[in-house]
Amino acid sequence: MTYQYWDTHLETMSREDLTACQVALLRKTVSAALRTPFYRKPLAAAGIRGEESVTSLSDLKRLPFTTKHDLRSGFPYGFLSIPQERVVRLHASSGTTGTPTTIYFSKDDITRWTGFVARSIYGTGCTRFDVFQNMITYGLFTGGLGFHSGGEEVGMTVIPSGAGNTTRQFRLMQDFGTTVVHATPSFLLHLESKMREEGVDRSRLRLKRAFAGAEPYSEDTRARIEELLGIDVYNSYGLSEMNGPGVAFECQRKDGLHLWEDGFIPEIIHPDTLEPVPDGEIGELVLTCLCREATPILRYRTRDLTGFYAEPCGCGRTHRRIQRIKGRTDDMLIINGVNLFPSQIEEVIMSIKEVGNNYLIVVEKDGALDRLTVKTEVNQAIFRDDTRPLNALKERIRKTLQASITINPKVELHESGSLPVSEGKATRVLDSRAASRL
Ligand code: DLL
Repeated sequence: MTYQYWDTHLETMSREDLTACQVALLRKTVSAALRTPFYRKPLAAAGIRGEESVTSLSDLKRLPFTTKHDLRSGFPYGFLSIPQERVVRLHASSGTTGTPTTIYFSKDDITRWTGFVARSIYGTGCTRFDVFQNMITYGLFTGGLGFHSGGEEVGMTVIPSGAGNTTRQFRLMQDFGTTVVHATPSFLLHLESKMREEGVDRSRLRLKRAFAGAEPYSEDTRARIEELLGIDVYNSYGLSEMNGPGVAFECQRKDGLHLWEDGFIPEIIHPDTLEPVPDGEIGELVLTCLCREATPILRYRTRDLTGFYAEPCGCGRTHRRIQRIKGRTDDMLIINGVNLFPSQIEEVIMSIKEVGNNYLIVVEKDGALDRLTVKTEVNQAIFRDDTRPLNALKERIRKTLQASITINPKVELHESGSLPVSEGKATRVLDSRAASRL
């Protein structure tokens, strides 16, 4: 197989050249950080006075970590390093869980970000002959405009359809011969259910590929979407603090996500000791943004759990790969003392073919104990007068889950389309225990 590179030089650089590039960019980033109200003091305390204080990557350890809390405390301008008249755009988190975090971009920052998204898209085999329907939220969320600009940069015909409204999405796909879509994995699953419901003829669509990200999903979910829609699905990782999408992306081998090391310095650390974990082991991803002058961010603790691949990729790119995100440090549920990530449940249920495309995890207090309920949709055909097949399936799901997560869950089966669907990131867990403790 031949692999196409957007920029052969940058994507296949030797480790030595990549390191030299990172050091040069880190020096610039540190200079920019020294111009922000937030970093001035901690950098001075670490003896960092200017870019001359950084001479190798080992200097990274001298830089402070940055947390979401820091970003919030710096709202609105604590992390801004250029005059407002040079800022051409801002993006912000929704702020539903507190003060929003805001990231500012200069014109050059937008150009660099667009370059990383274009590189990612092109690496999956897309070209200007593709028609790209961007089925994700536009606005302050970075997924819409980020992919929009990247798609245009590749030269694809971009349809800015935004999220939601499946009927209109099908219409657009049919009218314009969409070949590539971008959405959250949960929306792709929902789209497929709706397609069957509305009797959309799959063979009349030209769809070949999808980019799916912005929320965690398992390998089984990917396989399911690929099989149901008959397309290739590529995992796309990013976060607003590091521009948005275009941080790490799968190539055509679909075996780990290349993290673009000429734009970001990745570290994977143990969340308690803060020490690096060996390749292959899971830890918290920490990222330093090397490609943004307006809002430099150093050693950002993403809370995302992943590990590095030890081996280089067969596609020839030299940028290190990370594993599919396993969850977030703040996602972990403790149920009657047992630690559990929602992704462990998804992995099990999505591998059971009778299970439909949507599910919900509910955790409640039951007296002194915690109770876990897994609600899954199942295909319509099973809801008949005879309840035996339904009960047998319920029992099979329960047993399979229990064997894997060591917790005995209650399982509820629901008709297809009856569990709530969100247009943006899916809400997979409802945990009412915190409220009941108040
Ligand atoms: O979700 C940016 C994005 C847009 C990425 C479109 C990919 C596609 P935030 O809203 O700041 O930004 O959320 C970032 O979402 O820290 C992860 O916890 C999660 N996340 C993003 N991509 C993936 C992925 C955008 N592929 C947070 N797998 C991150 C798992 C993901 N989790």
